[in-house]
Amino acid sequence: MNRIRAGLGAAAIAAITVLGAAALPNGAAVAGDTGLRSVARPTGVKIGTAVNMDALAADAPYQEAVGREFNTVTPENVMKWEVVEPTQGNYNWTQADQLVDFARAHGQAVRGHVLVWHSQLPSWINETAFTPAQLRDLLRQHIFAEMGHFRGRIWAWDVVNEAFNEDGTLRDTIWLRALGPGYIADAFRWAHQADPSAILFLNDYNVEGINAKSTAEYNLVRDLRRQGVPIQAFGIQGHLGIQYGLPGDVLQNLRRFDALGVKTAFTEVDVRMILPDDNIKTQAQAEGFGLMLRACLLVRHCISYTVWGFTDKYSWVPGVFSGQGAATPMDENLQPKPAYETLKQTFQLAG
Ligand code: 9MR
Repeated sequence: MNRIRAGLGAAAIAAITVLGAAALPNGAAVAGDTGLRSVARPTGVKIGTAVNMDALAADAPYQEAVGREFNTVTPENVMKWEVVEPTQGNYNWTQADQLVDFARAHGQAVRGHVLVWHSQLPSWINETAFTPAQLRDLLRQHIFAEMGHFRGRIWAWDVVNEAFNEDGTLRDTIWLRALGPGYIADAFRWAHQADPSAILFLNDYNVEGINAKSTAEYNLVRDLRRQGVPIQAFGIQGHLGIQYGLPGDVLQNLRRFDALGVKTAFTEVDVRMILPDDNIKTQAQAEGFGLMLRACLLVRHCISYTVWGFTDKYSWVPGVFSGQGAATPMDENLQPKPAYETLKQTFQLAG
């Protein structure tokens, strides 16, 4: 069944219009679409990947696969504050601009990542150099500078990332300490002013199923929207590990956001395992990828599904979780694994 989705922002429709008949916003299959993007198109759910810009520049098969398989891209690192403003007032948009240009050339929407986070901050942002009032000003300026630079060219932004602890309390970060809990609402208000056409996300990990953290975020999104704060979407990162089992209530979790009229997306999906891999682990992994995509396709307002890298060649997992890896849908030689086939078949069933 073809479903027209409510998820297209004005910027996306404008971008599609620029591309003309090659990419109709009505969910029709498009000549020239290939790989996962061709099976995703009729469902209205975009398929995306995080992009490693060093690999995109140096690795031709990687670059070819990014263009062939995906219709949305997320910069894995190059829109983070430490990259775009390494010293105060000196901006470096080089690699981020390269990704935005690549996306435009390949008919892809860009998910901007990330504006407000406690991690990957430049070292000049700290609580000894600035007062709380100054930090508030700097955060506001950062949002306006970055969103302003890309205004109209970013489909969706991760505005606030990883703001909660596992128990549902707010994470103790430089932003909470300096600005108080209202920093989240402020960030969304500033972001909406800076680029009114972007879909604005609250984004987090360990919120796939229903738990204290996802419930706290659900409550916050609901309350902010009641107060008129411009927050349109909730991003579920989707970093799973098969050794923990797969969450059984992903669909129920998505449904409660859907019932609020809030858009959702899977924003950083990977499913890691304790190495070495084998057939049964690889099968469990495929189920993990599939269950999140299926849940996305079963609700009305889930707008995209992004993997956090599509090949094990560049995945962040082994560097952070010692002894774990093989977390993406393609191996180190960019050969598809069962997870890739599951994604393809799941889109085909829904399309
Ligand atoms: O994949 C990213 C890796 O290259 C960086 O070293 C790391 C630094 O924190 O960030 C990784 O991406 C993270 C993302 O920005 C936010 N959610 C968790 C991701 C994996 O750590």
